[in-house]
Amino acid sequence: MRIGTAALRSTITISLAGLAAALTGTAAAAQTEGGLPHPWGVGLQNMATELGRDAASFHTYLVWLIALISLFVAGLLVAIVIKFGERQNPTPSRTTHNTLLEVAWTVVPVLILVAIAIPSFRLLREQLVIPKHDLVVKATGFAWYWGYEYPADQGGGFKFDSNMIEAKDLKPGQPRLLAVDNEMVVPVGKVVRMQVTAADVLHSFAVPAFGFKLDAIPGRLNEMWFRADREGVYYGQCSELCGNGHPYMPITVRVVSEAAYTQWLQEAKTKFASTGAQPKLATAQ
Ligand SMILES: [Cu+2]
Repeated sequence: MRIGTAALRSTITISLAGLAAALTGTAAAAQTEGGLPHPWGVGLQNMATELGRDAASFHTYLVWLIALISLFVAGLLVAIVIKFGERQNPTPSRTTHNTLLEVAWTVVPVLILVAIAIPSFRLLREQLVIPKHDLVVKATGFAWYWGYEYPADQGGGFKFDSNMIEAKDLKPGQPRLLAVDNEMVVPVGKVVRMQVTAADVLHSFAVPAFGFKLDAIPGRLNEMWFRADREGVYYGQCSELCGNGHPYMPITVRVVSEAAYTQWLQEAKTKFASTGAQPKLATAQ
């Protein structure tokens, strides 16, 4: 089902763009495999990071656990209605205590909570204990766009703003409400230490295919990390209701090879220096 849809989507993308000859198989796959929602999609996006896959499997585990508990409780209710209704059971028992039952209905929920807590804390630790990073990117939420900063000691030394592309200006292949003018670019297979803050109101930096979501809070620097394990374009959105521009501040992360990243860094240094775009970080205070 998933493979079928992916194949269909890549066929549509290629024929629409008319780029079948230009695109290699892998490039086409990377584009369509990439993180963005698709019509009639069910479930989470194809994860492009280990953290994302771990979060997704924890999600699946919880869904099964919840389903079993719900079925059990529903089953009990049905059994009680049938077995202990007035007609079947005209003289109700006056039993008020059953030690074994009381111990069981205390201990079993505790065990269930422990079974949730252990993988939950393991995942949280995995997300928040940042391994040795290869680069740092700082994202700042503004009303209503994102700003990115690549520190000088990481080969960067520039900042830029990333605004949504209006529907009328979209090029083929650019998704509506998700594509931006200046993309955040990171190398594939590298640990990216992501710092997230906000300049004005609460925002949230979220890229579903990375299993990444982190609150952007004015005056506070939150950190998390990701390591994208395949190239492609991954889309996200601000995930905190931040005002009337909330749906119009998307996130585009382009994951490229290390060589392409080095080249982008060089170009970006010139591009974002020449625009003279002053960072608006100062307005945070
Ligand atoms: Cu926002």
